[in-house]
Amino acid sequence: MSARAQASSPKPESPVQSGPVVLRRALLIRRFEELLLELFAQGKLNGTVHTCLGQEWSGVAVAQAAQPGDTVFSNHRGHGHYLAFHENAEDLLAEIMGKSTGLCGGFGGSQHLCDRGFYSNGILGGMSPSAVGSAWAHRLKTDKNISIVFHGDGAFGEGIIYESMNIAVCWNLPVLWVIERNGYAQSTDCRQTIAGSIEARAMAFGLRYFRGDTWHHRDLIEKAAEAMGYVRAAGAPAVLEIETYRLAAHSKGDDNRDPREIESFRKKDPLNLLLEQGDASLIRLDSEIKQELAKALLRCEAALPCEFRPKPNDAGARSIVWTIIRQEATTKGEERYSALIYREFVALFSRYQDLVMIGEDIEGHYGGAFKVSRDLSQRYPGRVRNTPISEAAIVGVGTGLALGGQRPIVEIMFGDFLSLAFDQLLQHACKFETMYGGKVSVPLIVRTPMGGRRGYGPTHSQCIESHFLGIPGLTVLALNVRVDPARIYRDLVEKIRHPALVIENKILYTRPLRTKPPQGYNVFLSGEEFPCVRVSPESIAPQITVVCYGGMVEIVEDCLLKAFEEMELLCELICPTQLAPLNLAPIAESVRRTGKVLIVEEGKTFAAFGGEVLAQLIETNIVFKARRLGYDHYIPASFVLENQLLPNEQSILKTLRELLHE
Ligand SMILES: Cc1ncc(C[n+]2csc(CCOP(=O)(O)OP(=O)(O)O)c2C)c(N)n1
Repeated sequence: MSARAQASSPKPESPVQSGPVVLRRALLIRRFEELLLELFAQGKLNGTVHTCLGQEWSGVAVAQAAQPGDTVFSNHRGHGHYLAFHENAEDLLAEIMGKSTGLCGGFGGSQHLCDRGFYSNGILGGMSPSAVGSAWAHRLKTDKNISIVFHGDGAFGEGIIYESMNIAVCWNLPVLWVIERNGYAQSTDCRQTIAGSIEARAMAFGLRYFRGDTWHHRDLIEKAAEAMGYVRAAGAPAVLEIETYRLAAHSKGDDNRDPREIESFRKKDPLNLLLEQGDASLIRLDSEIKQELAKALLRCEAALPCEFRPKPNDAGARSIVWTIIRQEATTKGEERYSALIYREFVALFSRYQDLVMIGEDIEGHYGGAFKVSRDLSQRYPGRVRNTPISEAAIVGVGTGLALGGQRPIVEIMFGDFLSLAFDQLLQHACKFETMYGGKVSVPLIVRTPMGGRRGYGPTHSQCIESHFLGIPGLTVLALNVRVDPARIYRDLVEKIRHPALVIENKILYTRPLRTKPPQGYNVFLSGEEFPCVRVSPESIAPQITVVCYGGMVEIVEDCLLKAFEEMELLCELICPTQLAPLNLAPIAESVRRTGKVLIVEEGKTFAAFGGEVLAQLIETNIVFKARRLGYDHYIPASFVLENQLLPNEQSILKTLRELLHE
């Protein structure tokens, strides 16, 4: 038997001392989760469920000191937290049963709950930065509310928690980390996985530290109130570590712990001890709860199953009507692209008080690695902030800000580093709206420079957008030299509902916006929100469609005149700004006329944008010949090699010649 089991049994506190509200909540959680296990045994539930039997008092104690408006972020073992805060057992049960009446319409299920400022997710550690962002949103709104985030001790192997704690302390934000230390992570004893202690880790960040346990629940309630009181009054983060024990298996039946150890904790469990005392009022309360749950179950069984609701920005749901307009002359003159972005940010920051920007080195005169944010931090104090070097947390904090009602723009210094934030995009920002049954939206703008031709080498030059295309719920935009970035950012800030990734190719920053058409060509912009560019020969029908985007637009456009000079070849250029969800219509319309298409990408060709376009074209009834240009390699630092590797004038013209003669 492990040393954990040898702790002496505490004396049970009487039901009266425990207080009717907290006792009701603890007992509700106990009976609710026992019911879940019964339903599983009867084959009435699918998937899995992580019960918190034995740990009920931690959620109850924290909820007791919460105030309306506090935001709660929970984890895979979150039923108890939810019931402690909201007591809505029927809608929770319906959610776990996959019913349309569930908290999230039955889409999220047991681990993915959302209701009145309560959010849970099954990705361990992943909610920490959202809690930090939400705490900053509370601070910005001056509402005196705080954010609370629950993690198990096993989650303390996840780096995102430390990135988040660091930011919370540096920015002095009201976040309470509640760590339920039950000693196990699934089947693993946490003594195997946690070096040092949680307390020492909290201390290392300068976090205030509080401790309690679920066997002395009255003390725990006081300790939780003290911790929450501190976070609220000081407006500063803290950790509350709660020692506890999970009485049931990790999920339904997977328990490898010593049965004698479990039994010893069962015997000292406060709810078991109280029930054993046989107090009449407690027995009555217990039977009331059981009856409530039985009635709720009947209603849940009768409810309709979850209906899948397509996301509003699914590609299939978008209109494919394409209104072509002649590009208007602008007054932007020779101003650099980076200045155009900056000027629009000034306008937007002045107009929208809830607009905030975070990123690495974006403050002051430094103003970001590519100087886009310039003096914004001086102009709008407190709303433009340098972050630690923590890409995952930067995106996660942005997500929390968006949930908290702000309009966040986050900058990732080089697009290459976005891989570090992949989880925060895929499993959090982009998933929340759907998995929470449409209850929330995450209007988060992630900006990042990508691309080569600057000699920055293998980790600062890539175009890695293909890894992000196709994330449901993520709009991916690639700015280009023909589209004014001001209109893109204005539309995003004013209308965005879903996370958007905006790729700013590095070579763009130094260029002016192109407003004059190439000789013999017309330039059109589609009527879409994020317009597609079309460059068409003035009078003669084009022979080949060339599709490209982002930094390739300028290079490919310059090839049009050369192609005519060298081969008397006329091409039509189609350059989408919105890569995902993709509107195929402008491309399909052109390929239908030319029957030939070349797709040029400054990125990999395998499983990428070009391959997707071709797959979608094949699914139409258009007959065509096709080629792709890109590179399936890492980018060398050598300038000469880099230029050979990336699609260039030579390789574009060569491929066009081959396609022309096919
Ligand atoms: C990022 C991530 N890795 C792994 C898992 C699988 N998993 C779910 S729960 C769990 C153990 C979690 O232990 P702990 O954080 O201590 O919480 P407890 O289950 O003890 O409440 C694991 C490994 C996951 N859900 N998310």
